[in-house]
Amino acid sequence: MSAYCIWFTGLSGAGKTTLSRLLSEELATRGLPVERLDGDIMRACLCKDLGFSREDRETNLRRLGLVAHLLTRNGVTCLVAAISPLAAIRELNRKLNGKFIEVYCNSSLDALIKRDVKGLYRKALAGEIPAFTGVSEPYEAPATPEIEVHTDAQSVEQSLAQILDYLENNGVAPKPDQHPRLAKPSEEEFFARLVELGFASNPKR
Ligand code: ADX
Repeated sequence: MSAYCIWFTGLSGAGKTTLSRLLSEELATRGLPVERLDGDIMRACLCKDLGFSREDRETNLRRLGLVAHLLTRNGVTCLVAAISPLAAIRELNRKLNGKFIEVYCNSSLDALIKRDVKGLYRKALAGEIPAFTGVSEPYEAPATPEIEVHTDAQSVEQSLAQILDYLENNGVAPKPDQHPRLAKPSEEEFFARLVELGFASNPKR
């Protein structure tokens, strides 16, 4: 089974982290070597030096795309969860990775503002966060993503099932009964060790 880069894109709060985490856990228990690169977490270590200018976002996404490729070419499925607002940079990462699946976490801005899990939309609308995607910076929605989940209408379970269905039907993920279920060490423990050794600061979530 060849390794894909599975790239979650969508506005802040649209479910990229939640879905990629659950998917990663599920794929790992099915015996697939899998790693997850999350925008919030990578911005606390590998991309600590970057902000949210157009140039910095491009650098951020190029780094994630490159690391993803280093993993996938060695047989590790890589899930990237980052807003990735620019279609051209997503396409560049598609080109680099070759085996690439774009998962568009589509939620209306209204629903995100209502939910506002991190309280960032309130601040952005009050002008306290400059260049906030969807509020004061553009988000270029994918025209033809391999998978589009409507996270403002579906439950997390429904979205996850839709993604797994696509991956199983396209030879990206084994069906659950094809492999004994395995346990994976916790991401939290791994990240805590990075913080302890000074490789990362605690991510802003
Ligand atoms: S990306 O644009 O470069 O792909 P990325 O996914 O790494 O963004 O980081 C987005 C996260 O950073 C958001 O979920 C939010 O927590 C935080 N954030 C802080 N400032 C901004 C901003 N101006 N626009 C979007 N997200 C921001």
